[in-house]
Amino acid sequence: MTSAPAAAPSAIRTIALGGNPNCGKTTLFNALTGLRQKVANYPGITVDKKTGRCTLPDGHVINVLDLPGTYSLVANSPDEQVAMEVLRGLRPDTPAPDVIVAVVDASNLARNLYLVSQLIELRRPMVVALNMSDIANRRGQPVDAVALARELGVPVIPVVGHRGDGVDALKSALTQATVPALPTWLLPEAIATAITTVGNALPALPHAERERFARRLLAQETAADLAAARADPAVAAALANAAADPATVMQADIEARYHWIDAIVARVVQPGAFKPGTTLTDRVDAVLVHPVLGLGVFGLIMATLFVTLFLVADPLMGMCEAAVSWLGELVTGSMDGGTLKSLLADGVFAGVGGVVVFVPQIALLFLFLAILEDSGYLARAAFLMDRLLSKVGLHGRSFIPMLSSFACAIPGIMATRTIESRNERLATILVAPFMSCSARLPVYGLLIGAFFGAAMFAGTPYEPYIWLIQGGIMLACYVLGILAAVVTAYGCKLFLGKGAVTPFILELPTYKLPQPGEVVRQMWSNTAKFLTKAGTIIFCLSIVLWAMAYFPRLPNEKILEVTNRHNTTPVVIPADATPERETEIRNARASEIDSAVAGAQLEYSISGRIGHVIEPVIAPLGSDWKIGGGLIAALAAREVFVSNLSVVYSVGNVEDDQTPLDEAIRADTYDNGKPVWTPMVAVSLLVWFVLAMQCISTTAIVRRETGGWSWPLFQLVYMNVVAYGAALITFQVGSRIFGG
Ligand SMILES: Nc1nc2c(ncn2[C@@H]2O[C@H](COP(=O)(O)OP(=O)(O)OP(=O)(O)O)[C@@H](O)[C@H]2O)c(=O)[nH]1
Ligand SMILES: [Mg+2]
Repeated sequence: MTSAPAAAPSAIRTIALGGNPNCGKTTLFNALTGLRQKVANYPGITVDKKTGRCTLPDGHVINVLDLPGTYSLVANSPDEQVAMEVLRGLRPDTPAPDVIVAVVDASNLARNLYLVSQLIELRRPMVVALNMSDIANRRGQPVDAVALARELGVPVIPVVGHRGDGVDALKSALTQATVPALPTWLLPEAIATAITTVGNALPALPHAERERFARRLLAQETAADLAAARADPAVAAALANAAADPATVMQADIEARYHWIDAIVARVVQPGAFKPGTTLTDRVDAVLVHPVLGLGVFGLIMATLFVTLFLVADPLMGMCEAAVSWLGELVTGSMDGGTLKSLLADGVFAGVGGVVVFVPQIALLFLFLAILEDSGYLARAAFLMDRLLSKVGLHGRSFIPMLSSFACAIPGIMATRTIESRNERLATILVAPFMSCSARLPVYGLLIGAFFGAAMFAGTPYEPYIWLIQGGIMLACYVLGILAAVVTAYGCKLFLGKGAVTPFILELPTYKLPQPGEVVRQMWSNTAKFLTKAGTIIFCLSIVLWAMAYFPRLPNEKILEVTNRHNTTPVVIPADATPERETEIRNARASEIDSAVAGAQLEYSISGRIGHVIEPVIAPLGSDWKIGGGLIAALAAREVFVSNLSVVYSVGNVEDDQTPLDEAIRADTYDNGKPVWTPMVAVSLLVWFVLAMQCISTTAIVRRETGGWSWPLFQLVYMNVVAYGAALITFQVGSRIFGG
């Protein structure tokens, strides 16, 4: 086969990695650029193009584009659209790649070559990266790279992406990239004639291109590069004249390509000892994708996750708490009271520390997700969920966006780009924030820990099962979010209509032992995001919240007034009291006055005033003005609720020692001595936090992905109304049944 000359090294500025979903493009991208883009054993992880830089052996620096995976250059979903447009050079924001690196999964050669058959037609210099060659070899079906290079007329480099094997050879091969020879497709005569007819109406194109353009026009492809031709009346007339059914043309085209592929595969793959159906993956899948057993295993995995969150994270969180308070003491311990000390101790350390202590839980959640993702299990879970999801108007492809939303709704909403149907995509975007994201975890952790933990069950027969109860309530929070999503999605199906039904075709990837490096990296990068947020946004907000709880200061006459109010009766010292007992009694009165003054100060502050303004709205939820202030603050970001309570209770706490927040809220009482917080208040707050939309960044992303303000605003109002209603019912009904 003849091929065009190699590209001159200096001519290469940009290369693009194109290939099927999950064939290892991002793994190679990371190996080439040293970047750390997300990799997982699930098709459809990359949903946008990413750029990095790579130095070639000759010192030349080039741009590398990672692309979403696609099975064909006829794009259906928004992410495939990006890949298709970049590879075809149709995007104004991205230069057409000088070299296409076709990443091919050697263990799935035939299917991967289908895309290659289309990439060949782009007439650009190309190199094939034969990835996953380790799996192909292990299966006893090695691909002969030299033979494949001969067949395609381009360099073919065997690589093992995650180990970095062959990456240097791939870099060197870039300068040898060649424009592959065009195969001749074997098409039925009627279609070949139609192609010639339409091709003749395209005299402006070089001869070699006409046939390809004609075929795509006949198949009614919608890509932008065809627009001009389609608008041409002569072409339109030829298309009408040819009278070929687009589906038939497409079918013939696919068959012709597979004919070509089968011939190549026969020449480059030695039929080895491999027998389909006997791999470990298949045997494991017999259980994991079983309609009944599979769901059972799925439930078990999820339950284990939540129980572990408490069982394992609890001691670690205790250590975090001790570390934060040690550090706080170290910094502020030697300071005399006053504004600066309060700012540091009650603002910064309480506010940021209150959130940071939840890092172990968050890290564990991400560790679990990373292992599930990298092993390939999630693709099975998606497959299991498809039937359930399609009943409510979602799609099997909605599963991963929804699952990603357990970490954060933002990547979850981005991941909806893999969904072809607009209505299904919109429904998924609308319900994704109902999934409990990691920002809710500190709130859940605080409330569940404070009201369903040792303090409540110590000494009861339930004591040995505390972790089970806590895990169960946590799981219930997640399930409530899922139920809300399901009901909402069903509503969308009724109102938006089902739209075009697109089948869920998901390739189940081979199970892989999760790469420890990758898993740790992913856990760390997500935890680091949380920590960064704590160190920046939460830090700043904590200072603002502190100032709002600290200022304005209570005037002296008010302090006097409060003191007097609590000093109306003389301190009674029994005649027989020892001197120690007498001091004790006098101190008790002094501390009663102190906390009354601190309470009055808090009510006098900006935060207290705002809290009182909204009190009528939240009182029916069982919440007082301090909680109300937290709810307002949490509209910016959910975990700020915890920071705000930490700040408010630290400012309002006269004791110098740092009482843990959970103890402080349990001890808080109204003037009449009734506790402010009860388990029912906690449950009602949990319901609110599960269902409410309190995240500015998510709203911004929904605006971007839906292209307007109407959907994000609808979502904001809808979720908060639902959340308020549900929290109200929970508290009103719950407190009647179980008491306050
Ligand atoms: N055994 C083996 N696994 C690999 C190899 N290359 C990548 N992987 C694994 O394959 C999985 C998919 O890799 P990704 O790089 O995310 O694939 P992708 O092509 O970017 O996928 P999408 O972005 O979803 O299209 C990950 O679990 C990788 O660790 C390889 O050469 N051999
Ligand atoms: Mg990728």
